[in-house]
Amino acid sequence: MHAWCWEEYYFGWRVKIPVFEAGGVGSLSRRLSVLVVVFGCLLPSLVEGHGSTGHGLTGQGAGGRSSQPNILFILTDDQRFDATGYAGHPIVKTPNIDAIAHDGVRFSEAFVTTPICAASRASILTGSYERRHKFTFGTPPISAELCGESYPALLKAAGYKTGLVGKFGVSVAEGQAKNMFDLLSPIGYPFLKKMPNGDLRHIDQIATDRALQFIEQCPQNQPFCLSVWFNSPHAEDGEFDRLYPWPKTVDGWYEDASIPVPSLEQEKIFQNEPPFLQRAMNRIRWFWQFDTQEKYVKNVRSYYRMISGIDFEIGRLRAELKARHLDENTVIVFMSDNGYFLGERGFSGKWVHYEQSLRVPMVIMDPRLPEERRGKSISNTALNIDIAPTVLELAGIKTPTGMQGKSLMPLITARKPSGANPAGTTLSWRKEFFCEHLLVDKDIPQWEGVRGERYVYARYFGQSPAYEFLHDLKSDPLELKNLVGNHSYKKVLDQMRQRNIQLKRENDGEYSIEKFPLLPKKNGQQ
Ligand SMILES: [Ca+2]
Repeated sequence: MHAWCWEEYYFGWRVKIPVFEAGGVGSLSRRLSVLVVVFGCLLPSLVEGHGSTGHGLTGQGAGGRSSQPNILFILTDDQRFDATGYAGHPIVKTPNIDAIAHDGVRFSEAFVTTPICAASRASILTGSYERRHKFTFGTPPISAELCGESYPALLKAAGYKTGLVGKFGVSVAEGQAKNMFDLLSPIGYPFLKKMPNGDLRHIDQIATDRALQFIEQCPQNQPFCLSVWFNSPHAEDGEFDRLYPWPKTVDGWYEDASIPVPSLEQEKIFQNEPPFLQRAMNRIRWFWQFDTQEKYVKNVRSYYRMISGIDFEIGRLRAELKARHLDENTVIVFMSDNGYFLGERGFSGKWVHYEQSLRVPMVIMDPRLPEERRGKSISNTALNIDIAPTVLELAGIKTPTGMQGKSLMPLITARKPSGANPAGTTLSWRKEFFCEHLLVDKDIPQWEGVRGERYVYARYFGQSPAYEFLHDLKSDPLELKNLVGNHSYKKVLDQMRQRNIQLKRENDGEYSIEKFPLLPKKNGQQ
């Protein structure tokens, strides 16, 4: 099996500062480092613990610019759509995420357009499909042009103090990071780092520590946009004894929870998958994580613990905002970069077109919203490419014309957008969306497709011949039946094929390796 180490991709301009020694149960003997890249005057203030008197007393941006709220964007890694308390999960507890949902709005139908860390994060940054930003594992960095259109770059240019801590997960064209961030502090695996005093500290806790420092050090007269991109609950791949390391804040959680194991039906479902999916990464990872009952229960409990560990850190962030009187002018955005299979279909991971892979949790809390708009669940389809336009609108910045997502603010505020229908009472909003996976990898097949309200179409164009799926969510919400070849659905199939072609045409056209260049292969890398 090839080395699966792409999560460690960073970029050429970094400054590498070894900080911690390896630690943690079952960790490899590799040497660890934390990458801290800081621009402008923030480095001395953070490192030396002095600087401005900090944010704090007014709760507003520069000179009382309350029209520009602070923005705290919390991204989790591989958190599936239903793994929150507010979504009704029977086991995992997320009181702080639930409180954000209670105070804001939740998007019950939120999806990513490409279900993998790297491409989804590039989509989040640039508001663009993978086909436009052309970034995933194994590709050159995100172009300077698109970096310039990313939400951090545009907010920074508009006067925001911008920061990102945690898992960045993308590389950007040389020289662009400084245009995007005042502080970029990526933190890589392992999850447990040995601190100078010998204690082990979880990287989500370390990310929060840095986030709190950032908030503390932001000038009082400047709004901030801080992206806290947690590494959890992504598995620490290769650490088979402890794939999901959790912080000690949640030690013992769910130890007595009954974890329903996947039924034998999952194996029958797996046998119905086409051969190229039966041998794909979803199955390889299933053997890593879920192929025995003992492994399944242990790993699912640990996955849930990691989510509750993030939730604890979110509580720290909110408490800090409140203590500094920033809570009433700080918008909080929460989502995950892709979904996750926990054994369904005999799979683990993401990457494919099925719902568990594409669907994510998403919450937006704008404290300036009137009471009657809070605590709502919005069922319009929201996408990862909508985040950048939403953040730009919050900051009062015009969305670049090439950006493909749409601001979610009309849904959140229930105001009439420019696309309102003639009656002016119903919001015009997408009923379907284009989705894709363009990574070149021998274990992850390429595909493109359309997910509509009722029908899901996917075309695995890397297969020869191309292999298609058609699902009817109304009669088959679990997507267990492939209706391609079912004569009754021939018309629907033709329509979905046409929509796929049309949406593809609207979104940068046909895929080709010429339009989507790869980096030269390294030894052992596919
Ligand atoms: Ca991910």
